[in-house]
Parts: sequence; C-alpha cells; structure tokens
Amino acid sequence: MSMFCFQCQEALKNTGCTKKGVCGKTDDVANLQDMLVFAVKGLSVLTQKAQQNNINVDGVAELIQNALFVTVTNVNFDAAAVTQWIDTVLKKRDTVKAALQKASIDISDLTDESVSWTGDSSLYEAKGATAGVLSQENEDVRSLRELLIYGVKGIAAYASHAAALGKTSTDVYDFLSEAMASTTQNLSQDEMIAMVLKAGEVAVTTMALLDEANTTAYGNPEITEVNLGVRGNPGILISGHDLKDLEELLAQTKGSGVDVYTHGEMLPAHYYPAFKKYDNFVGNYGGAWYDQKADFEAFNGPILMTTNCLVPPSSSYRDRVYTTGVAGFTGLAHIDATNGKKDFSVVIEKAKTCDAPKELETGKLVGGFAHAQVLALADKVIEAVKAGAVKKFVVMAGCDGRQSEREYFTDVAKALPDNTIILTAGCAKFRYNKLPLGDIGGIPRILDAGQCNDSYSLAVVALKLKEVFGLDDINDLPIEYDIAWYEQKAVTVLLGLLYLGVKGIRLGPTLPAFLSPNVVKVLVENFDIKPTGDVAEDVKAMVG
Ligand code: FSO
Ligand code: SF4
Repeated sequence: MSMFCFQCQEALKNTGCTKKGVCGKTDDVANLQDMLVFAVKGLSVLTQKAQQNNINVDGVAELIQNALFVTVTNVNFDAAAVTQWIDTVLKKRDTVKAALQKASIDISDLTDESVSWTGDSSLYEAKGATAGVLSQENEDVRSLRELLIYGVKGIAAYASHAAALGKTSTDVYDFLSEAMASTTQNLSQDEMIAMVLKAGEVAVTTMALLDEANTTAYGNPEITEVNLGVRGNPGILISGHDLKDLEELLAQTKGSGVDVYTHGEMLPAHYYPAFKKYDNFVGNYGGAWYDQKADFEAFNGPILMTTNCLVPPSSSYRDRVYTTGVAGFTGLAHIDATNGKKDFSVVIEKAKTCDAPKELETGKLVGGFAHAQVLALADKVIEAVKAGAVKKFVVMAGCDGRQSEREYFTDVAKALPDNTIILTAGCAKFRYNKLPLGDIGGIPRILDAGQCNDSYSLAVVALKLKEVFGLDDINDLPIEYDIAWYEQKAVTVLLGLLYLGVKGIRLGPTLPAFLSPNVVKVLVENFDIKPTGDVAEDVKAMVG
C-alpha cells in the first residue's frame, strides 16, 4: 500500500484508494496532503494554547483555512504546490511555538507529534504516509475524527470564499483550530460526537456568512433563464465556485471580443444581478464536473479552474487549462493574485488565438431560486401547498459524480409525481435539471438555489415554511431529503442539516466509506439517516 484515502464517495470499492486515487490523485500527492493535514494539526494545537494565553499570532486562521481547502477532493494535484503549503504551515507553527516560549508559557503538555516533528521537504511524503488516516487504529475513533476533519475541510472552503469577499467570522476561525486540535486529543466518543455536531452548527454559520458575502457583493439571486447555446466569438470557460474570480474575469474581458461561459458549479453565477451587466457573459456550457474531459475538449478555448472539481486534463486540451487560488495541477499554468488582484490577461490572449466553442446544445435553463427569490414567491407557494397542488418538496441537493449508480437520482426525479417540487443546490442538479418536468401553477418543478453552499438557502426556506405553517418541528414539514454526496463540502452541508434537526435523510449513492459500522449506528439511531435504495421504493416512501 502506498497511500490511503477514503474521504470522497468515489473511494475505491467504497473502502479507500490505496495506490492511486480514483480522482487521479497520485500516491505522492495523497501522502503530501496527509502531511499537510498533520502540519495543520500541530499548528492548531499551538494556536489553541496561544489563544488560551491571550497571545495573538496573525494570519493563522486564514492559513489553516486555505491549507485545508487545498486537501479537498479534486482541488490540488500538484506535489510542488502542496509541499510549499506544508513549508508555510510548519513555519507558522514554529512562529507560534516561539511566541509561546518567549512568553514563558509551558508547552510540555503538548505531546502530540504534530507539534514537535521536524524535517525537510524530502521527508514530507514518508511522514504523510505514516501520519495519515490509518495511523489511528481504533476504527470508531478514526471514523469520528475523519468525519470531523472532512466537515472542517468543507467549512474551510466556504469560509475561504467568504473571506475573498471580505467577510470573516471569529467564531468560524476559532473553530477551525479547535476542531483540528481536538483530533489529536484522547476524547471520549460522546465528546467526539459533540465536536462533530458543533461542526454542523459552524457549517450553518459559515454558509450564512458566505450567503451574506455573495448577496452583499452581487445582489440576491433572481429567476434567470441561462442560455445553453454558444456564440461565434472565442470564449473562456470558468469553473469551480469562486465568484470573485468570475467578477475579475468579467471585468477584464469586457469589450475584448472574448465571451465568458460557466461550467459545472459556476452555472448559478448567472442568477446574480451584478453579473448581468456583462454582455459577454453568454451562458453555461456542458454538464457536471465529471463531463469536463468531453466539454473542455469541445470548448476550444481556455478554461479557468477556480476550485474543485478538477479532473486530470487530457493532452488534447491541457495547454488551455489555467488554475488559480488553491486549485493546482502539475504542469498547468497557475495565476496568483498580486496585491489582492488577479491578472487574467494571459488567459484572455490565449482565447483570442482559439476557435469559438463547438455548440453542444441549445435552449435555456431556469434557476435562481435562492431564499430571497423563493420567499418573494412565498404566497404562491403556500397557497399551492394548502390547496394540495404541491404535496411534497424533495430536497435533492449535493453533488454529481461519475458512477452509473447516480442514475438513481435521474430516475427519482422522473418518478416523482406531478404534485412534487424538487429543491436543489450543488452540482447534483445536472442529473435532472434538463428534464422537462414542467411547473405547478407557474412554479417550476425544479427550483435551483445555486451552488452546494446555497443549500443554506434551502434551510432558510424550510425554516420560513415551518414558521408560516406554525409547526414546532422542522420534520413536520412536507419536505423529504434525498441527498447525493461526493466530496467534503457535501459532508459539511450534511452536518449542517443534522444540526438543524433534519431527520430521515436519504444519502447516496453509497454511505461514506469513512463511517464505521458503529458510527453509522449512531447516525441512524439519532438522525434516522438511510442509504438511497430502490428508486420505486424510495419514491413511495417519500411521497406515498
Ligand atoms: Fe460539486 Fe465538485 Fe459544489 Fe463539490 S463541483 S462536487 S460538494 O466540488 O462543491 O457541488
Ligand atoms: Fe480516492 Fe476520493 Fe481520496 Fe481521490 S479523494 S484518493 S477518489 S477517496
């Protein structure tokens, strides 16, 4: 075995990737990412000690946030970049240690190896291989610690997007180091479960923060028809989740004769009023992230990858792929910010040398049903529920993925009766968002709130409906949850839903490999979580 990773839904045989990731992550990068997480733990332990002693060390929380984001599935495949992140984290760890020592604070109780380990970069990979997931032998402790770490990785990703737009939260930042430090401590099972549930609470706070950041910067998403066809100009395809990158790209391409299209999780950017003023912001191109090989090839022009989900690029288009922010892949051009600004001129000049995109489809998609838009339609929605025209809402948020089993979600969408409405967010929608499911009295049967973080919007809508219908329990609402997961942000969203008290969630296409049988038992007993199963049976159970 040269690596071990089981953090995403595509973990080999739903057990773990041991030679190379199904995602394309090589064993050296996997071990370096484990080393990075190990280094973050050491930094977190010392940061907690510094906080307890009122010693302030600048920039720690941002660093933990971004370092964890680097290790999320399909974000960074570049060994050199991950090595640099480890260097930076270890350096910061030693700065915090020095500050504690200078203040004569006793740190002899901080015995975890992550606090004291030293070695140069030639040793990182080997250390990562022994410090990773399997270093914890008790499978329940390992399961609860990894569940927490994956939830925190997703929180870090969302916090990073909010921070890019100037919104940060001390509560969120403090939790990053608290949670990571806790994974080095000998906690009881109940204490570990409490920490996982706290991650759910912080997940909601972070998604709310990001929602505030996005809507303050770009307005409230509104009902929008998104064009699926192409024009004759050369174009740039932007993917990932970072709206700030999109804003900068649109500003820089304005008037250049180069069009901008979205791919995958960037689709919901079209719903924001602020981006509508750009005439060259043409539409969405292609399908979900895993379709990118075919889509990027056909696009003809450059692709800007701002976050996950990046797939190792084929040689036919790799000279056209650019990464930015925490995303990275060995050999691809990377664009960093200088003085807080990114210069995308190299991407724009590349586009000018390329053919226009090949048309894959035509038509339009309707979306933009984030909380403000849905609440603006609240009267209509409530009337439809009271009149029986809408019997159930089915939340089908989350992620898409490569596995054919995910056709389950398409089949569920097709099998749901005409009096149901699908509430979606995240790239899971690509399994059914082009189906002709019609509307109920003018309300479309698929309401897309936005990116995976906009699952927050679905929670806001649920809480509003609970209030309007005068219910005591969120589970008394006519809402079912049939969630698709892939990477760690979906774990974060799931923990957020559990924190809000949602019970009976169906999760698929498989339950996470990192949940031990005993941890699954805890989740079933407390939250009635169940795996997705047979389409007809699940639909019957959800809508009768
Ligand atoms: Fe999807 Fe990828 Fe948004 Fe994820 S594109 S899978 S949960 O990164 O973040 O929904
Ligand atoms: Fe395997 Fe997923 Fe880990 Fe990639 S992220 S190595 S596919 S478990």
